[in-house]
Amino acid sequence: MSYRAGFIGLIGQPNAGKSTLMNYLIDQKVSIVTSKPQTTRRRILGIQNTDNSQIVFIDAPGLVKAEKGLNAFLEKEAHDVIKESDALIAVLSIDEKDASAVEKVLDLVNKSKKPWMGLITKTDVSDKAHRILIVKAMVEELGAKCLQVSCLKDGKEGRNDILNQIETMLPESPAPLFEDDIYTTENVRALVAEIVREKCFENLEHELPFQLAAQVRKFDEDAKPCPKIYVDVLVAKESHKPIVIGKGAAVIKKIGQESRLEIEKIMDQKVFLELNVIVKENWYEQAQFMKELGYIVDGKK
Ligand SMILES: Nc1nc2c(ncn2[C@@H]2O[C@H](COP(=O)(O)OP(=O)(O)OP(=O)(O)O)[C@@H](O)[C@H]2O)c(=O)[nH]1
Ligand SMILES: [Mg+2]
Repeated sequence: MSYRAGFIGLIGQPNAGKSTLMNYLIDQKVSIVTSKPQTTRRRILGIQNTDNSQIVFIDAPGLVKAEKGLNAFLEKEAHDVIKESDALIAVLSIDEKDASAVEKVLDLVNKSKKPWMGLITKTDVSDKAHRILIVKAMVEELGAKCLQVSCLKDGKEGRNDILNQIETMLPESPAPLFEDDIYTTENVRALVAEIVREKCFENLEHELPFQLAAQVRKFDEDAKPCPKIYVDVLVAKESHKPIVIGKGAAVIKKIGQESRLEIEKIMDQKVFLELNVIVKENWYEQAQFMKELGYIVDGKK
């Protein structure tokens, strides 16, 4: 087989398991995962190399409808990923109650006229197993291949079957698109900010995590005895600040500790991490600032 390489967009409803799937398929944690919908805010690339192919996954935000605010950016980003991918995977969770939500995803990928396949996720959720056949039939009716996976329970074998199927959708390419020894184009700074955001999502409730951002203010790699990282946690309202900090700073301390452990794993060394909660009124309405955070504004980063 000749060498193949290309971009594979992961398209699905919020919380369908797209980020989990990408991490599973590249066997690395690149994209953050939480139990709440709308976790992913901008595209994140994850790269899988074999001898005869390079699959570049694009993890996108889930499909949402919105005219303005942060959700409008998420909507645009998901649609841009469809446009810019060589082929698509419709990520379909059996946890999804609403058949019309599945139809919407299938309709979008089908209309793209690009090669695509269906991938049913969360097959370990046993009381929903009856939906596997229904969703599979919906995909196959459109003439596409449909595989299934539990990213939590299936091991390496399931992974290889899916990767082999994805390879068949890739265009031929004279060479890899990226260096073949990297698994993401994200730099450590960006990964650190995303890890802090993930821990905020996990430790905060209601609308708060959705209106929160994280930004690395200073990254002193050469500090002794270990790198020092300062991250701003940005909240959109004054009233959010005491909630993020918590009584006796308990909440922010927990977020900091959990973040640090994960950052130490990716950097493979001890680090010093300081979090600072900052109020930036309605930051998501400020185009310049959105750009700084890496979110798409008017189609440009
Ligand atoms: N039981 C089970 N849970 C899963 C599986 N895959 C993902 N999840 C869970 O589903 C939730 C959402 O996963 P994500 O990967 O963040 O979903 P996403 O589609 O990226 O979500 P957004 O970025 O918000 O659109 C998390 O709690 C995951 O742990 C799976 O195979 N089985
Ligand atoms: Mg995600």
